[in-house]
Amino acid sequence: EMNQLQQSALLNAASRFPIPAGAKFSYGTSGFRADASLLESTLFRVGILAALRSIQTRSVIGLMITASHNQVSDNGVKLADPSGGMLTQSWEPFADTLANASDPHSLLQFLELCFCLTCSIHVEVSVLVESEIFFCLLKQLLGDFIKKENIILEGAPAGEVLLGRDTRPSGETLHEAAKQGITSIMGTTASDMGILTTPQLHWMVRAKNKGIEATELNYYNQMLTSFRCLLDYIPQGDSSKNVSDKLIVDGADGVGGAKLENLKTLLGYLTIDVRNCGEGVLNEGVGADYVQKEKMVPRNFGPADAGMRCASLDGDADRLVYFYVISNSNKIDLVDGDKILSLFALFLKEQLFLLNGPEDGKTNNSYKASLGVVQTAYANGASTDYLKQMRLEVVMTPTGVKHLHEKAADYDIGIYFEANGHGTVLFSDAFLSWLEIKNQELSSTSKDSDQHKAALRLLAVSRLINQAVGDALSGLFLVEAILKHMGWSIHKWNELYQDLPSRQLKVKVVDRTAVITANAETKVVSPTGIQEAIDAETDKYPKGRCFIRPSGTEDVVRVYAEASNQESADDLAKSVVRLVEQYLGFDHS
Ligand code: G16
Repeated sequence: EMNQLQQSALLNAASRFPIPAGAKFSYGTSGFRADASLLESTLFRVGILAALRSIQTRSVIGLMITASHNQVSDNGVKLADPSGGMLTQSWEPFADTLANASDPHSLLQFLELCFCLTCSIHVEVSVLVESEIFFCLLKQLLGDFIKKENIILEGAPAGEVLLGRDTRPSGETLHEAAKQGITSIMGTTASDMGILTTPQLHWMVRAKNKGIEATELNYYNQMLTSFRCLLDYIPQGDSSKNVSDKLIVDGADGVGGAKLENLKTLLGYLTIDVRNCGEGVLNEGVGADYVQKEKMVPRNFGPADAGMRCASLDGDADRLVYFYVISNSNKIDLVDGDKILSLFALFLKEQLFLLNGPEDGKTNNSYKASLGVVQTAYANGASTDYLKQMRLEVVMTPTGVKHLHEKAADYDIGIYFEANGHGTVLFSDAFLSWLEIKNQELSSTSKDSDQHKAALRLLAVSRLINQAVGDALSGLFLVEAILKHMGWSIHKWNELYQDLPSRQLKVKVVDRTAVITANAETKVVSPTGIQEAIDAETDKYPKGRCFIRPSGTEDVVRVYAEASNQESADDLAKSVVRLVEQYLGFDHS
C-alpha cells in the first residue's frame, strides 16, 4: 500500500509538470518530438512509462532525450526496450494517451490500455495523478487489477531506467523531468549515463540486460577490437595500399563529433579530421540530414577538400552518409544509406560464400545462413535494382527504424538501411552460435584458410556493428574496414551503380495526420483522389516514381520524386507539392 507521504509526493511531482494548453503529442517515427519548451510534461510521463515497462519486463529500459536531426530548439524522447531496440510498438498508443492525458477520462483510458498490455506487473505501482479524485479512481483500479491478477507484491525487483541525452541545451531540464517521472513509480531507479549518442544508450541497455558491463569505455573497446580484427584479416596484396587513410568527418555540431574526436587517436589506422564538433549551431547547414537532402557541402568544407573521402553524422549520431566535394563547386556527390547497404551486402555475401567452402559435393555441413536486406520507399530505385541483381532478397517497410529492424531480424544476417543513413546489420543468435563453433573447428583444422578468415571476419562484424540500433560510429568503422579490404576509393564505391536523380521536398499543411498511406507508404488512401492525381503526374516522366507521407518527426508532409533526369525529378516533386497544398491546405502560419 502506498502511504500518505508517497501519495502526496507523487501528486506534488505531477502538479509541477502540467500539460501546456492546446498541445497535442504523438509518439511518431521515433518517439515524441516538439519544441523543447513544450516537452517537460511529456518527459515526466514518458519517465513513468519507462518505469512501468521496466517493472513489467523485469529488465533495464533506456530513455534517450534527443531530437536527432531536428533543429536545435526542438527536443524529444525515445525509449529503448530490453533488447536495446525501439520500444515495442504495442505500447505506442499507450504512450500517446499518457502524454496527452489531461482529464480523468483520458487518464482512465490510459490505465485501461495499461492493464491490457501489462498483465504481468508484479509490484505495486503508483501512476500519474493530477488531482485527489484521480488518485482515488486510480487506486481503486489498481487494487482491482492486482487482486484479479493475483499479483504478488512482495519481493518483486524494482525497475531501472538508463537515461541519456544529446548536447541540446534543453536536455538538462528535460532530464530532470524524466527523472522525476521514473522515480515516482515506487522503487524505480533512474541511472544517469550522461551525454551520449543515441546508439550508445541503446547499446548500453542491451549490454546491461545481457550481463555485460554497460560503460562507454566497454562500448569503445568492443568496437575498436573488432575493427582492428577486420583490418588484420585484409587479404594480402597491393590494392588495400591504394586506399587513402585520410577521412574527413562532419560531426553535425552534435554529440557524435566529440565522441569521435576522443576515439580517433586509438585507431591505429585512419587519420580522421573531425569538423563541426559543437562550436556551431547543431544541424544547421551541417549533418547527415542536410548533406543527404540538400546535396550541398556542409559548413567548414570547401574546395580544398575536393575528391576526399568525407562522412557526415547527424545530431545524435544514429545516421551516417558519405560524400565527396565536387571540384570547383559547393555541391557534393552523395554516397547514401543505400550505397552503405550495398557495400555491406557485397562484403557479407562474399564472406558467406567463402565460409561455405569449396563445393566438392561430398561434404555439406554448412549452415545455410539466410541473408536479407530491408529498405523503404525512399531507397533509390537504382539501389533496389542493383541489390536484386545481386540475387539478394529485398523487403520494403514503412519509414522508421522500428519497422526495418523488425524485418531484418527475420534473417540470419539482416541488413537494413534507410537512404538517409540510418541502419545496421543484425545477426541471429542461432547463426552466431554455429559460427563460434565453426570458428573453433577451423582454427584447429585449417587455420588461416580463406574459410577460417571468413568466419573470423563475420564474427568481428557482428561485434563491431551495433546490434541494438543503427549507429553512425560503428557504421563508419565498418565502411572504413570494408573499403580497405576491397581496396576501393570512395569513387570506386560510388560507381557500384548510378543513382536515379531524385528530389525531396516538405510541405507545411494544416493537418498532416489527414494523410493516410498504405503499401509501405507508396500509396495514399486518404484524402481520396490525391493518389490518382499523383499517379497522373508521375506518368508524365520517364522512370518517374513519387510518393508522399506525413513526417513522424516534423510537422510537415514529405514529398519524394525520382525520374530519369534531375530536372524531371525536380518538376515532378514541385507539381506534387502543389497537389498536396490543393488537397490538404497550405499552412500559412
Ligand atoms: C528518425 C527515424 C528514422 C526516420 C527519420 C525521418 O530519424 O529514426 O527512421 O527515417 O526520423 O522520419 P520522418 O520522415 O517520419 O520525419 P532521426 O535520425 O531523426 O532519429
